[in-house]
Amino acid sequence: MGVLNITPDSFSDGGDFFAPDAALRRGEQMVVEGADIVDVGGESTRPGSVAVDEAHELERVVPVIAALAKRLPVPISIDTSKPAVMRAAADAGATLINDVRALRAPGALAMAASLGLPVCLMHMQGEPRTMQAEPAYGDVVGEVRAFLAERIAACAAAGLGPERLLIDPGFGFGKRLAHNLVLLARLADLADLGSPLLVGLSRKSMLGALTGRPVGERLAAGLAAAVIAACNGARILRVHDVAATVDALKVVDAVQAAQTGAAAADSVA
Ligand code: 7PM
Repeated sequence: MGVLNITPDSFSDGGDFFAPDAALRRGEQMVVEGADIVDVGGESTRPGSVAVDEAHELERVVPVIAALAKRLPVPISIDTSKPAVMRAAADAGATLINDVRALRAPGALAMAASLGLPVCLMHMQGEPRTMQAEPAYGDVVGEVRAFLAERIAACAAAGLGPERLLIDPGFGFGKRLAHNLVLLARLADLADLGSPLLVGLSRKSMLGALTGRPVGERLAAGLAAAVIAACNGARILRVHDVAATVDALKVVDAVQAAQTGAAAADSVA
């Protein structure tokens, strides 16, 4: 899943893709590089960021989604928590909802269920503006798992079954470095909730904390994190650097195939 931020304050692209044609070119490039999904977002959820109002979010994302949906051969996802943005994005051609608030905003669950689109449910402790102030957990993996299980159940009750869901532990969203590391190390503990795992680690501050590098220099660290996530059960990786990640995942896939193949060969022998 390639990230296409359409926000003037996007930390990782400096707002370069605010104009629809620049966004369209970037989306096309990510598909050429091997992206299977393009995730379009108009609300910055960076720690400390202020909420964007609905009119601005609609104005940013709808023209871009309409242009991308006509031109790209892959699904377009809309990164939003707002029911009105979900509907407008779906009308414009988006076919996946990526919600960092896991459909907890008023009306979001009913809207997603009525649109009939698949949804990524992400864990976040607190709200973007304040979530990094003092994140606290007793058992981070247990609490993230319980939250996702509760949201999966709430979706099921609204008619949105687990086959239409993706789940995401929300790296960097109300988590300290140690929390993020435990979640990555124990990602496999979330793999049996009944829906595929999506993770976003690309360029995040945990990689900066580990390497001392600024956001533009975290590719190697991000690839290491992506490979670990894939080995621990992640099925979809949300990334900025698509070409490099696709190469890294080719290695993971080949080794995973050899593991399965080797097991099969062993059992025959
Ligand atoms: C700090 C934290 C800066 C997060 C920027 C971000 C995710 C997402 C984002 C994720 C899903 C970014 C983000 N991160 N959606 N949206 N999972 N599902 O890196 O980890 O663009 S925003």
